[in-house]
Amino acid sequence: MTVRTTCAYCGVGCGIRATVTGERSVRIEGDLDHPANRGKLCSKGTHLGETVGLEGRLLHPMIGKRRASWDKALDQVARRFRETIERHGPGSVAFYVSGQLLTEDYYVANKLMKGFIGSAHIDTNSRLCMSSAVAGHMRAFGEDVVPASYDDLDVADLIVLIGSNTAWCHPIVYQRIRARCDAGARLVVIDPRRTETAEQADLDLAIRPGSDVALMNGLLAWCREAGALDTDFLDRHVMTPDGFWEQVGEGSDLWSVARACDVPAADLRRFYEWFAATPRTVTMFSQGVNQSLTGTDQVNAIINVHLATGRIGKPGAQPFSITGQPNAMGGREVGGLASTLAAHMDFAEENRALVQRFWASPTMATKPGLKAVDLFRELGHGRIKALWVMATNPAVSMPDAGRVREALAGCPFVVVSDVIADTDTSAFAHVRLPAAAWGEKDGTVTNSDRTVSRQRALFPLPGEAKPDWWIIKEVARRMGWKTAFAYDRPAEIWREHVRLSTYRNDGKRLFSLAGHGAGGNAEYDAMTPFRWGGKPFADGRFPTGDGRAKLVKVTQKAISEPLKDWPLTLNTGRYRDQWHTMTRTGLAPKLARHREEPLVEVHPDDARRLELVDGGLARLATPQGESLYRVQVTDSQRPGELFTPIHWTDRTSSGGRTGLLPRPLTDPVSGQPGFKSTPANIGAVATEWRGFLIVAGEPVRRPDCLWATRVAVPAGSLWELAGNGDAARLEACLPAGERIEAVDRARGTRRIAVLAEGRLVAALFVTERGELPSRDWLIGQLSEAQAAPTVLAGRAPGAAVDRGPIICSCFDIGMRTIVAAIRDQRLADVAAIGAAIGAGTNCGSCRPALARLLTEEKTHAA
Ligand SMILES: Nc1nc2c(c(=O)[nH]1)N[C@H]1C(S)=C(S)[C@@H](COP(=O)(O)OP(=O)(O)OC[C@H]3O[C@@H](n4cnc5c(=O)[nH]c(N)nc54)[C@H](O)[C@@H]3O)O[C@H]1N2
Ligand SMILES: Nc1nc2c(c(=O)[nH]1)N[C@H]1C(S)=C(S)[C@@H](COP(=O)(O)OP(=O)(O)OC[C@H]3O[C@@H](n4cnc5c(=O)[nH]c(N)nc54)[C@H](O)[C@@H]3O)O[C@H]1N2
Ligand code: SF4
Ligand SMILES: [Mo]
Repeated sequence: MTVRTTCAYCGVGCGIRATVTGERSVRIEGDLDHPANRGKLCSKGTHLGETVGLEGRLLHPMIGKRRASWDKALDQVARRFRETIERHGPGSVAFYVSGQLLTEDYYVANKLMKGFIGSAHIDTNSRLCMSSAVAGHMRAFGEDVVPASYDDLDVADLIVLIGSNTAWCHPIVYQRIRARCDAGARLVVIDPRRTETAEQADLDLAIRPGSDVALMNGLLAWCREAGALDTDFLDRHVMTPDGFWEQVGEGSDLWSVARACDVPAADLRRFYEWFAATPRTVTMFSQGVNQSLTGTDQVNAIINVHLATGRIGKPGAQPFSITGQPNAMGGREVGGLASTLAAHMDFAEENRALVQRFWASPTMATKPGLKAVDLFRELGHGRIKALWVMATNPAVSMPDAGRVREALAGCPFVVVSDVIADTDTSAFAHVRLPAAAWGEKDGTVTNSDRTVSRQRALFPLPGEAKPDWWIIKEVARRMGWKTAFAYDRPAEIWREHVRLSTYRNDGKRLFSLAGHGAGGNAEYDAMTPFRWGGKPFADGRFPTGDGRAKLVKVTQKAISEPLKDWPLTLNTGRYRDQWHTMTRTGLAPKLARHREEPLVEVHPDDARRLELVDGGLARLATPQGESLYRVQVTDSQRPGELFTPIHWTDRTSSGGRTGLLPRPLTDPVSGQPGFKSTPANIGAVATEWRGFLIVAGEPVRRPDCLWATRVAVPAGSLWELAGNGDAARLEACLPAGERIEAVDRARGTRRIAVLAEGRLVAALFVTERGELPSRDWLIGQLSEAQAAPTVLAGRAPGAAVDRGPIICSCFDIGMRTIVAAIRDQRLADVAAIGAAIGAGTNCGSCRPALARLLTEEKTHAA
């Protein structure tokens, strides 16, 4: 049976056709009829099937370390929350939720906290993600509305990506952009790093981090000079505050801006000329803009340009905030942020009255609640005494995560709802509740362009797992609110959500799901993707009191000089094939090979000066904490700047703990943390030996050494290792079995293989001065019934082929294979590589990397 559902991961919101092929197995294909992807899927979506097994799942409620019945666990959660509220008031409890909840889950959580507990201390990880975009939209439009849709990309003549590594983070949108570029549109990428997104751009501006306002104000001044403003639109539809143009003019000449942004004036001029001359321009932005201490101003600087040039609400002419999580937008629609109430309404008196009447609520929250960073600070101060975390891993993903851990440890009552048993956050839980995962849960999500799609269950609920909406309503009922939470299925919640969106909505709120909730359960089950809101702002009307959008005065804040002890700037973000804290993608061997370890990327000048070597280890420190990384020297970084990924956790690595490093400082308007720039320093770490461990399943004990990072491989796991002192203690990780061993004293090398009935079950290779073989062949041996006689050599009898790092994860093709094919078969473009060896022909996520290899080969040949 084939089920139409939506991808578990990013905000592109791709439609999937899933065919269940066994008890916990599924074939995944892109849904040709889904408007977001028209049949395409990226590497993460393509390999979803590898993540639906039950390894690591939380399958029963747990109180402490003991399994408990649902009744007992729910009673305990309800009782502890009720008692805390009775003793310390509604402001003493909080929920911390997530853009990975479905809209129905989110609606119930928000209703319980704001309408029944009567506090607004419910915030979401979306605070860390796009709250600056929300705040920017409210300031400019009066409501948090994203006017754009993906269709705009198909007709744009210029696409500007600012602070977005789209090729890795929104790959299917990126493919749509490439297709438009192939038809003649131009692409400009604005990012301090030269990402794979930037490599394929017509123009790439590697600006100084945090100089985005200067860049955009300069652009606005240029457009004005060039006569590119839409004065008619400005007169009729936009409110321009006093002194706005004087302020834009200040320091906005080309040379000053080029200096402020640290980019060549000629490049800047080219960008400005292209922009001024191209009415159909889409400016798409994400975390490089949002995750900044001036994020909201940066968002408004972008919107200002679009408003002033009249490039909004028109085909191919839009500012476009692209969202990260699968249901970031659904969360905004239900009002799941502490700063919003419900259904795109804020806490104004008339909204509170309206929502209270609708919910028949006994005690409404009267004012915004604590935003994520403040919430965890108050938790640390003991003012929040009971916390419920759902579908997010704040012990890893919050800034200054070390303090967040201390706060969690000190909280009298922590509840965690998750699909995974052991996460860095659930280690602090008093009660753990097993949630239904992707493939089991049922409900709706809204993607970046306002398209609402269904996620549908493929498998029965495993163990005692339950959907999040069910867990929340059961607690609500046990807290005493039986009728208000009498839901039996997501469809009932959806219909209530639809009714609230239309309740006394005379058109003042654009957010309305009118016409989408009239049917019964069968209609809900059969729902096909739809976009709410039509074409917002197409008529030049905005949801403000006077119907006009607002230009917002924003000025570039001084960018602080490097500090003496912290001379470098740390930027953080994502890898192509991993999702956040890896609880799901970490299960998929095919997704593990693109990047196997957490790297710190360093410019060659810095590496030379600081004596860091490519492939060596380094300790990265900030005033908040420190962590280890493998060094990658690359000129895609600007000098003085470092980049690390956010994905590794205590479960998967002894290093790469990026969450410990950023400051808990936030944008004053939105409360979003400035994750992209933290003062830091770095120093090389020497180790006496390095090695790796390959095991079937998991090691008997976790390797105990300075550097140990894990990835999933077919039939087992691979740990990269490095450390000091006697490496013999690593043998404690090995399973029982027949051991064969080789020692080379001169190189300080020891190789151990463990066999069980002739099959390889573990290999531990350690060396002080020697080489280590490529891991690929040994990993393959885990799946062979009989180990080859050459296992201790780490390669097949006869010639060994080292494929190099895996570039194409769909077909498992390594870098060396691709380079050899380019050379031997004289392949000239990405399509030719595909025709010759298949790489890049399925999901296409590796096409930017293939393009880079082609360029490198050309340079090499020349
Ligand atoms: N593979 C993968 N895809 C994902 C996710 C994932 O975990 N893995 N997560 C999803 C989520 S929740 C999100 S929010 C999105 C995030 O998607 P993106 O925002 O595209 O991803 P990031 O890597 O966080 O950051 C984007 C870029 O901002 C740049 N940047 C840093 N500072 C500045 C600056 O001052 N100015 C400018 N202009 N740029 C700057 C960084 O160098 C980085 O390349 O991805 C979604 N998609
Ligand atoms: N330094 C730095 N930090 C960052 C960022 C950055 O760029 N730099 N980016 C920030 C951003 S944009 C984001 S979005 C966050 C993401 O950070 P998190 O939200 O902490 O990351 P995830 O790993 O996605 O956590 C989701 C958790 O929910 C569980 N889960 C999955 N599905 C379900 C479900 O259906 N129900 C329940 N109850 N649980 C489920 C997963 O197992 C996992 O434990 O990180 C933020 N932190
Ligand atoms: S782009 Fe990839 S991760 Fe994002 S929704 Fe589509 S298939 Fe899923
Ligand atoms: Mo995000």
